[in-house]
Amino acid sequence: MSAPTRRAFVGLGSNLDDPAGQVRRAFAALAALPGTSLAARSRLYRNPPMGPQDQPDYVNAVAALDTTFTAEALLDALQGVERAHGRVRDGTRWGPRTLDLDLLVYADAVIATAGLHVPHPGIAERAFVLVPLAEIAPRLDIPGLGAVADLLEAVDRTSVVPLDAGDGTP
Ligand code: A4P
Ligand code: MG
Repeated sequence: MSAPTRRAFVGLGSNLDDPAGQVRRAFAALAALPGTSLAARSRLYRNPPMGPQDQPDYVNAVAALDTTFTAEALLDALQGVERAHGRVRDGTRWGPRTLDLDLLVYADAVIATAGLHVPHPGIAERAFVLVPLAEIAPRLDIPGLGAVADLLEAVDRTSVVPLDAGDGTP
């Protein structure tokens, strides 16, 4: 029997070594994961850093994936893509990075284990997540949080600025 396919949403972020290129290549890497297809991709958005301010602006985006991975296996796969993009964890919380992939939502799952929290705990406060997520899934109902469009109303989105037209052209 084949594994069921689930819809997952992944947040992409980068602020080092050509951030827009990092995010575009990450979309391709997600589309190439086994048992996984890229159902939708948002535009890329530039925005100032959350956390320490002595780091470059970020480029953020969101991908919708249809995947046969479990949530845990998908997190492993995302961390593999981060490593392939030269991500080095130096222990600095919210420090600069070549590529950060957060598992935002996995179907209707609610998971709270030592290594995995789903839905991702930062979603409701982060305009750089909600703006691209609302672009591709405005009616998504996030377990425990509610509709994306309603969450977006509650944050200041003025600093989250689109970089491209979302048609895949550079
Ligand atoms: N982990 C648990 N749940 C998840 C999940 N749903 N998705 C664990 C991904 N990882 C999850 O993450 C630390 C651990 O979280 C992982 O080992 C995994 O087991 P990390 O990526 O190693 O560390 P981090 O990213 O530095 O920490 P954290 O707290 O996850 O930071 P965030 O939330 O990723 O924020 N400003 C702007 N403008 N845009 C950004 O994208 N990103 C950050 C990092 C800071 N400021 C930013 C942005
Ligand atoms: Mg992270």
